[in-house]
Amino acid sequence: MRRPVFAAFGTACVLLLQGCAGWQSALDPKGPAASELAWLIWFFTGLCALIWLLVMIALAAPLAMRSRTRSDPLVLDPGAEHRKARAVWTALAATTVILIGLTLLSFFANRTLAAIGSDAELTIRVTGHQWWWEVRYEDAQPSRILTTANEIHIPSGEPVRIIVTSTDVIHSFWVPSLAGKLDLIPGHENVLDLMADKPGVYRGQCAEFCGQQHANMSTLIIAEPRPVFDAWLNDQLRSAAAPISAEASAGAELFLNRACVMCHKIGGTVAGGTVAPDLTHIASRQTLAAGTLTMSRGNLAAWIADPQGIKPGAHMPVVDLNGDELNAIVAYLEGLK
Ligand code: HEC
Ligand SMILES: [Cu+2]
Repeated sequence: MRRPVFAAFGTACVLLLQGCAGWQSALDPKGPAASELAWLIWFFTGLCALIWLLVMIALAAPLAMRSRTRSDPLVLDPGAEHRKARAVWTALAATTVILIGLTLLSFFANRTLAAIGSDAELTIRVTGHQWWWEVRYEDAQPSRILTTANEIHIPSGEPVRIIVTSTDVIHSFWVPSLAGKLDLIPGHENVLDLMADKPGVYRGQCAEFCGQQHANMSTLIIAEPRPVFDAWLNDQLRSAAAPISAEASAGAELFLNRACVMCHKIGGTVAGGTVAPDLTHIASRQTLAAGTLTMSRGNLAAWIADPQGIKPGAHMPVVDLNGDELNAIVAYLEGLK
């Protein structure tokens, strides 16, 4: 009778814990900052569960042990009173010690987190916009400063310093597998240090409600070995690829003569807008519109044809284009690897 119940409970637990693994989980850490936090989470949870259990036992025990043949309740037993007082003081002392202990643990964990990026070679500036991420790779040489969007490549096994801010409302940058969350505040800079132990793709999500499309404001952190990262960075620093077909050339022409040019930048062309994602290498990204769609020709066309249908409220208007014009623009953007 009991067995199936236990089996079902066990299966449910395993399935639930399975949900804790993956590319976006604070309980499946993939870097030192996240590991430090995961350790804290488990320690706090374990200790608090233990205390809860002890309290429950302390509550249940007197009920189970109460004597049924009580004599006069008004007569005090000094020995018993003394034992009770001692129990209360012990509990009080234990509470104080545990609270101070947990406070110290959090304090030292914070120090560890702060030290991760102190010798970081790479500084990335992440600026929140409703509802996408502007990503800028800093460099002492101005020609090597790279601006891109929504997808953040980092070298694995190296600390990276991320400076976050916002241009509109408060957002929060959270890549649970790599680090804790940090707010992006307009007019203020916060610093988050992180490191990915191994190459991999980790998903991040805005963690502070920032308006209608808050849920569609995600990012991918792509950690790759240093040589691969360097090659990526050098590729991204190049101007946009020239169109290779007549259709793509027509698309480039259209892009530069329509509203697109007001908002978007395409390096090496006159399109220099800065209020929307940089499209110089748009086709090299895995997703569109901050993780709303996967990158493909069809999705590019769908997005440009009807951004408001796909991400209602997004700050990209529907630009009036006929079918041929849409195809041409997509052919052009598709070549921007
Ligand atoms: C008024 C400014 C504006 C205009 C005009 C505009 N866009 Fe956008 N576009 C945006 C914004 C803002 C986003 C980001 C939307 C989001 O993810 O919430 C965006 C996103 C995109 C993306 C996805 C970028 C990425 O990193 O995933 C593409 C592709 C794009 N626009 C193409 C175009 C094309 C092509 C045109 C012209 C037909 C155009 N846009 C016109 C503001 C604009
Ligand atoms: Cu948000």
